[in-house]
Amino acid sequence: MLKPRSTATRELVNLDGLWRFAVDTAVGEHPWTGPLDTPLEAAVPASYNDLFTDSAIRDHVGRVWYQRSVRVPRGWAGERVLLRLDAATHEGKVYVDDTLVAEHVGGYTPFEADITEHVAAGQEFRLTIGVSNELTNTTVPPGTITVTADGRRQQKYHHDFYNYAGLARSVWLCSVPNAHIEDITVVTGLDSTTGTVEYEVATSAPVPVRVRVLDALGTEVAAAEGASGALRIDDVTPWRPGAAYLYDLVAEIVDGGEVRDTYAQPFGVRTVEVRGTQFLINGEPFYFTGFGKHEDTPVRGKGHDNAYLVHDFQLMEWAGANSFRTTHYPYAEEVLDFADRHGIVVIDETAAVGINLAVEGGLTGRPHKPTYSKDTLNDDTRAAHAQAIRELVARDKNHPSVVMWCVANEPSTHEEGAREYFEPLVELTRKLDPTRPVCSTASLLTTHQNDRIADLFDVVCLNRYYGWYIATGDLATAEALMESELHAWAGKLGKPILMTEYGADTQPGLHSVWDAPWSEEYQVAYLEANHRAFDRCEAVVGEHVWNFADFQTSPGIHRVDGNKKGVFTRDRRPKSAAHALRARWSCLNGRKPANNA
Ligand code: BDP
Repeated sequence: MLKPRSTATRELVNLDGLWRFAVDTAVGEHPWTGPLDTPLEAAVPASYNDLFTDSAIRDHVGRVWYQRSVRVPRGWAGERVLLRLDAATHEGKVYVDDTLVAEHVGGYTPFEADITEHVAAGQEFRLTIGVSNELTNTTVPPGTITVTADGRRQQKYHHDFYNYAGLARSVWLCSVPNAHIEDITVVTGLDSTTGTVEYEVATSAPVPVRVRVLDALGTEVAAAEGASGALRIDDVTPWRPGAAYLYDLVAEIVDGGEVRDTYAQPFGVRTVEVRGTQFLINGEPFYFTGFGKHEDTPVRGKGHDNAYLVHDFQLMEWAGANSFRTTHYPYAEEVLDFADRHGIVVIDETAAVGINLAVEGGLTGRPHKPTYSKDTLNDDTRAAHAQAIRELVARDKNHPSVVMWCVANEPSTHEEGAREYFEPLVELTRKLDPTRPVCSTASLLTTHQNDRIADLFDVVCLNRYYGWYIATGDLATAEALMESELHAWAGKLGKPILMTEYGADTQPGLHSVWDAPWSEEYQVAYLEANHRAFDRCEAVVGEHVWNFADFQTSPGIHRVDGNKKGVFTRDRRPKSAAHALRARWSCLNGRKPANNA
């Protein structure tokens, strides 16, 4: 699905702003059939949870309603009119006046509806969107809903970050011509100094298509006729980490000598490959430095915000980070566009966090039901997971910044059924995109002895908390455990190892001369101990600290106002660890640190 863009043949109206808002217990049975009777207004884009002071809204389990009126521009007569939601978390139903025009499950990928037949140019319509925050055993991420003795519904889930919901990304009204471009796929390669570009343009009707490649200055460097084909760019400027370069593939529908539709798809020419224990970008070994993150800020929750986008990238660059993982769901498309333009490498993750009934709120180990069974996570869960993969790849396939797909975070890998669950999903991912490596991250419960699925993936991705959840306060033991586990995995699979999570909760301003967990000094020492272990293992190809910033979590006794493993606070102030990482990472430039053991 193409990102909405204004072009010579397409127009856009952004519908962000204040919408009427109500939870479904406060309005009638069919609230879309008339104006929402509510005193509340909610900001779009923003999660609704932290906007209001009423805990009944914050804790509501079920549907909420957003409504506004929209005028179709009068110049759109004869055009097709699309409504596009960048996301509705976790499920959305869209009504134009009294008519249901779209339904979508999955909270972090876009969907659209062609509403041409329901609206008229120059006229207003009532747009109502119902959004549900419910997580069940057949959603990704999964969850369960329980009912208390006094009848209140409660949502439980297997991840620690707070279940923010609502319209956290933009909503658009778009015009497209009748015969229009529906999708573009670009796959690039490097043949010495020449860039190869395979392209495919999908159209709504069988119409003649031509494409042109423009360089960053807008000069045409290649062209072809036809909806699919291959192009060559001589003296190509590749897209490199830290040195982004983007071309545009301009696709046009040309009929009777007239351009009926045009769309410019940015792309970068680069290759990605896993060879032996190396991760290669453009044929050169790449060492990842960076973070697992969250879309999480005060008041907005998971609401996309361009100020935080710019600032977060500034802080990552300042710290010497060259990459991040979109933990634990696909991020707003603006984030990936920004990464494309600024040469930051991305591991793109689905919303499949918590495919693991042994994990509750990020903590592990209690007795639990089997993860994979008819009554727990089952074929329907896997179907939802497959759909999440399809939608992620469809949305993000053209981003040069995206170098690997992460199909799940910390699934259960040792239980019966794990392989049966994951094998088809990995096959599907590879079929959808044969060009990018595929991974899944392994929790502490996955060991090199009990794991049943790591061989399906290209890179061994480890989330490890030696010195925090294990060997708390004992960094010598932590370092030894970390190192011996790394060598065990390297010996078993001979694949690159990426440290996709390691971190320690830290209360900003707490200081100690001892190895005192929660102090800023401990977070620094924790990272240093882990780094020494990583540097002694040849197969380690990178390190992503958990987490970039402190973030909000579900209520519980293990977190005080959120997860405090941030290297920055929730309002983006550096803890001591940020300076320590900057000292280590700034001089690496994508190269593996020396083993100074
Ligand atoms: C890991 C999870 C991550 C949690 C983290 C933690 O992948 O989402 O936030 O633990 O406990 O297991 O801090």
